[in-house]
Amino acid sequence: MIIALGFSSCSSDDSNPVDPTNEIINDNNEIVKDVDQDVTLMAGETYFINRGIHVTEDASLTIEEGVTIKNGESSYLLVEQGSKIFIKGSAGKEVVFTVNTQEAKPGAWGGLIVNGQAPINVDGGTATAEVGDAIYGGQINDDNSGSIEYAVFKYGGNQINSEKEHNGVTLNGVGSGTKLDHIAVYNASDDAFEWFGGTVNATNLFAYGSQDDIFDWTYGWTGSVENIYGEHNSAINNGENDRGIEADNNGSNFQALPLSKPMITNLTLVDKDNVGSNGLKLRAGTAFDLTNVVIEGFGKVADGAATKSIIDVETLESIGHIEDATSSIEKLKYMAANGTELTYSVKAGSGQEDATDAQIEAVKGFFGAGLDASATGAPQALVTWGKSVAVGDSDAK
Ligand SMILES: [Ca+2]
Ligand SMILES: [Ca+2]
Ligand SMILES: [Ca+2]
Ligand SMILES: [Ca+2]
Repeated sequence: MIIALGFSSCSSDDSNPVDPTNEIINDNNEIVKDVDQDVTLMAGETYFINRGIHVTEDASLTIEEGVTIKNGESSYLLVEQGSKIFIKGSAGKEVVFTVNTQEAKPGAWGGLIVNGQAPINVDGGTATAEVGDAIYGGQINDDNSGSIEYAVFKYGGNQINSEKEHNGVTLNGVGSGTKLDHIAVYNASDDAFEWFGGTVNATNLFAYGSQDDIFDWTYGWTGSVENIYGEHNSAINNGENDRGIEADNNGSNFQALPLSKPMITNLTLVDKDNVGSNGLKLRAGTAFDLTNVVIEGFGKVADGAATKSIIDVETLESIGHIEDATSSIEKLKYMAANGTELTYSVKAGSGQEDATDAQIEAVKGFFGAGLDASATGAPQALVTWGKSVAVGDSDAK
């Protein structure tokens, strides 16, 4: 009898490893309400989310290595301003977010959204997230939303309505005090990674399969990323695979400050089957510093000819940042898929004057001068890691 009681107590602890006084995680390891006090998900366990969960009230959600989180159709995880997430995966013991019982396909659940207090360039300095009606943006450059290390996000990015869509990972005004390293996104609907302003830096980002853009930024993102690899997956092509990078400063104010100007080093963008449109779409006033870039494919090839430009610069402001050397590119290599050749287009946006011949020549000359056959792009170690944790996964569920 005493032994039986001992077992009972132990097994109860195992199935509900958080403080039994809080009601955030039920006995089935389902997170059933917002995380409004510090919670830890225990190493190696599987948890479930079936609704939108916010980390709120300045609480922290810590996820230990080897945790799997299975997400129902209505599920997403949003870290509000002032709260923190600590994803503590490690090599071989990644933290994996995937679907629960529904079909494993792009957009089968929401995604991760982090809302920080770093600057964004919209009027008033704050905005409301597309998802969850939570505010982001502020004046804290080194704002700290926690750390995300060795995390994998599969099948996220569902569409909420015609205007609102999740991405695999959405970084809203996230500050430079936040650490991002070894994050993989697999078969997301919409974008794999999207930055809405902020100052956050990252290392080792991997994306495979996204139905819109692979990487997307707007609203004045100024962080740096070292080692970044993205590949379109034609197996999920819905005819809408878009850009390798789609970069804006601000779509309704091309001159807004702070200026979108991320520094990206060791970048590879791959589109082996030419299902994507532009490799680089640089528009709405964005600036950029790109170093060691390899672009393979893109251009939506039809009948052997590219119907889209591999590099497309739009708006007089984005062209101007190239002309006055606010933007830079070093070591760019283009590898044609299906016999296409590197093509550029330069144009002004809606309502603007046409780019002049001199501007067109300046932009072509800028990228031409950056061409360097010794470019290597993302390191092989990142590609190997990403493909091992996030591609060809027989264990999708
Ligand atoms: Ca998006
Ligand atoms: Ca996009
Ligand atoms: Ca797009
Ligand atoms: Ca965009």
